Amino acid sequence: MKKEKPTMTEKISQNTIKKLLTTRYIGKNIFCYDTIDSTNTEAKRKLSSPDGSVFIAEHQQKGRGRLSRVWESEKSCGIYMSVLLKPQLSPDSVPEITPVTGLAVASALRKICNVPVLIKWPNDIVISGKKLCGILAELTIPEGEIPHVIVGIGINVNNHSFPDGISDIATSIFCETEKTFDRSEIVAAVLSEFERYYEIFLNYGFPALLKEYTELSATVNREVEIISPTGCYRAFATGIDPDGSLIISHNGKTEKVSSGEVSVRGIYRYV
Ligand code: BT5
Repeated sequence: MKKEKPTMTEKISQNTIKKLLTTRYIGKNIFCYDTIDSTNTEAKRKLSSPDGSVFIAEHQQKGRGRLSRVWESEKSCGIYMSVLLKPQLSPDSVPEITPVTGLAVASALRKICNVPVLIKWPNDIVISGKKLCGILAELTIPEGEIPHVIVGIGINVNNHSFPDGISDIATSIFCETEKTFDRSEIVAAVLSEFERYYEIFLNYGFPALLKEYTELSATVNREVEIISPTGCYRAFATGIDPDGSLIISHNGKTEKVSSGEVSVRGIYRYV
C-alpha cells in the first residue's frame, strides 16, 4: 500500500458513545485516555472498577497482541479499547469469550460500516484476506474472587496505511471503503452488540451462538496450516466445536484444536 500521512480524525467522544449505547451495563463506566501503555494493562490496574467498565485510548504505546506480539496503534485512527468483565463462569469457559467478541465486532461492523467482514478463528476479524481487528482476552482471578476477564479489542478504522512489518496483512475500514467513520459510533455499536451476544452466551452458552458464528467464519471449510509448538501441518477446517475450538480433519482423522495451543493460517491468502 502507498505510504501516506496518517489521518487523524475527531477524538472518540464519551458523550456520543453514551447517547448511542443500548446496553444495560456494558460501557456504563467509560475511562478515556489520550495516550496509555495498553488499555488491557490499564484495565488490569483498575480491576476493582464495575463489571462492564470500558477503557479506551486514542493511542497505545505498548499495544499488545497474544504471546507478547505488538499491536500497532496509530494515534486517533483506530479503536483501542478493553472491556472489564466479572462473569459467573468457570475459568474453562473463559476462552469462549473470544469468539463471542468476534461475533459482536463482526456484526457491529457489518451494520454500521456495511463491510462484509468475516471471523478468522479464533481472534481476528478479516476482510479481503487482511486483518481489520484483533481481540485479546486475558483472565485474572484475584484472590477469593470470581474470574475477571479483560477483553481487548483493536480495530483499524480510518488508517490510510500501515507500518512496513504489517502493510501486507493489515487493512482498515477506510482502506476497504474509502470512507472515514466516526469511531464513537463504531464503539457504541460494538459495545451494544457485545452485550447482546454476551448475555446469550452467559444464559445459554456458546452453542446458542454456534450457527451464527460458523456462518461468519473465514476459517471453516478451508484448507489451513496449523502452527503448533511441535510443528506445522496442513489440515482441513471442518467446523467449530460447541466449546469454541476448531475441528480439523488431518490424515483421515478428526481432531479438535484449542486457541491456546495453535495458530491457524490460510494456505492461499493470509486468512
Ligand atoms: C491480536 O493478537 O490480534 C490481539 C490484538 C488486540 C489489540 C487490542 S487493542 C486494545 C487492547 N489493548 C492491548 O494492548 N491489546 C488489545 P495476535 O493474534 O497475536 O496478532 C498480533 C499480530 O497482528 C502482530 O504480530 C502483527 O502481525 C499483526 N498486527 C499488529 N498490529 C496490527 C494492526 N494494527 N492491524 C492488523 N494487524 C496487526
